[in-house]
Amino acid sequence: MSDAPSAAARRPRVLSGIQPTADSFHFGNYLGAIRQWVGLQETHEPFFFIADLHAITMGQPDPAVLRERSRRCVAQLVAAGIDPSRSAIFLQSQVPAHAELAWVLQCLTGFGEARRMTQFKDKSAKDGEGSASVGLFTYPVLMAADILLYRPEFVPVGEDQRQHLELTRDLAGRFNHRYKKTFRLPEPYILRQTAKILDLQEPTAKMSKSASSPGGIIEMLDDPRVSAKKIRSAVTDSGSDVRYDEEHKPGISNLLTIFSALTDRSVDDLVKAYDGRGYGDLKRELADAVVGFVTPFRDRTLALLDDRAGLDAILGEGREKAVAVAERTLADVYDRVGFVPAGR
Ligand code: ATP
Ligand code: LTN
Repeated sequence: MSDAPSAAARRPRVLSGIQPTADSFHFGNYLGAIRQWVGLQETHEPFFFIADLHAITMGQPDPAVLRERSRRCVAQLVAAGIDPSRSAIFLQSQVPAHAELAWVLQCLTGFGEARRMTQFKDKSAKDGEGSASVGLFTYPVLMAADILLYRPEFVPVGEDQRQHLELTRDLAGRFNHRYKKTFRLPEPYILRQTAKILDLQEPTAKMSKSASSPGGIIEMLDDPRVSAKKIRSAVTDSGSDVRYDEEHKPGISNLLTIFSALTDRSVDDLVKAYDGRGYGDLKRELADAVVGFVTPFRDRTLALLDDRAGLDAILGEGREKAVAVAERTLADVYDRVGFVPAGR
C-alpha cells in the first residue's frame, strides 16, 4: 500500500533526530538543527525523535543515564518550542520498524560504501578501528532507515550529517530501482549560516558533545553565568577589529554567527554596530544575549522534567503517530522484498 494518493492533501513531512548522548543540548545542536525544526513545524508535518539506538554505538552508557538523557531530550525539545500537539516526538527504540528496515537496507549497502563515511572514520579513529563496534559502522544505514520510513521531504540537520543524507538518497534510489518505487528521496535542509557552529576554544573544529573541551561548548542547561564566562573567554584572533572573515578570523566570525542567530540581527548589522569598538565589547554583549536566551530555556526545561507523567504522555502520543506511518512503509518493503506476511 502506498501513501502517495493522499499525500497531496497533507502537508509535506519533515523528520529529524538527535542522540541522547549528553545531559544537555549545546549551541551547535540548537542553532544548527533544532531551531529549524521549530520553524518547520509551522508549514510541515513533523516527526522528531530521540535516536537512542544510535546512542549505544559508541559504547554502552549506564542504563539509568541513558534513560535520563532521553527524557532530558524530550523536555529540551518542548522547551525549545517543539509543540507536541503538532509534532510527533518519539523514542527510536519504541518504534521497532527502524531496526527492521535497517536490516533490509544493510543488505543493499556495500561494505566499501559504508567504509567511506567520514563520521565513522573520525569516530573509530579515536580508539583504533578494530575496537569500534559494528553498530558504529552501520550507524548511517540505521539513519537511512529512520528517514525513509517516514517518506519526508526535508531532513533538517547540521553540515556534519550531509554525507549520511547522500547515502540515504542512494539507498532509497537503489531500493526503488531494484524493486518498485517505494521511497521518496529526501532533501537535506541545512542553513548555510548556522550549519557548523565552532568550538569556542578551537574555532576550526565543530562544537561537539563528544569532542569539545568544556570551555569550547555552550550547554543550554548549564548555569547561565558559566556560559557567559565561556563566551568572554572564547579564543579570538589577532588584530582587534570586529569583522566577519572565516579564514583569518574564525573565532570572531563564530561569535558573530552565534550573536546573529540569537538576536535575528544580520552579521553586517552587527559588524557596523561594533565598528571602532574592540572584541571585549562584542563578547560582553554577546554574553548578555546568551544569558537572556538560556535562562528561560533552562527554567522551562527544569519545570518539564518535574512532570515525568507529562513527558511519558508526549512520548506515548508521538509513538502512536510514528508507528502508524512507519509500519505502513515497512509492510510495503517486506512485501516488495518477498517476505511472506504473517497469517492472521
Ligand atoms: P557528537 O559530537 O557526539 O557527534 P553532536 O554534538 O554532533 O554529537 P548530535 O546528536 O550528533 O550531536 O547532533 C544533533 C544535531 O545537531 C544534528 O543535526 C547535527 O548535525 C547538529 N549539530 C551538532 N553539532 C553541530 C554544530 N557544531 N553546528 C551545527 N550543527 C550541529
Ligand atoms: N546522526 C544524527 C542523528 C540522527 C538523525 C537521524 C538525524 C539519527 N537518525 C535521522 C536526522 C535523521 C546526528 O545528529 N548525529
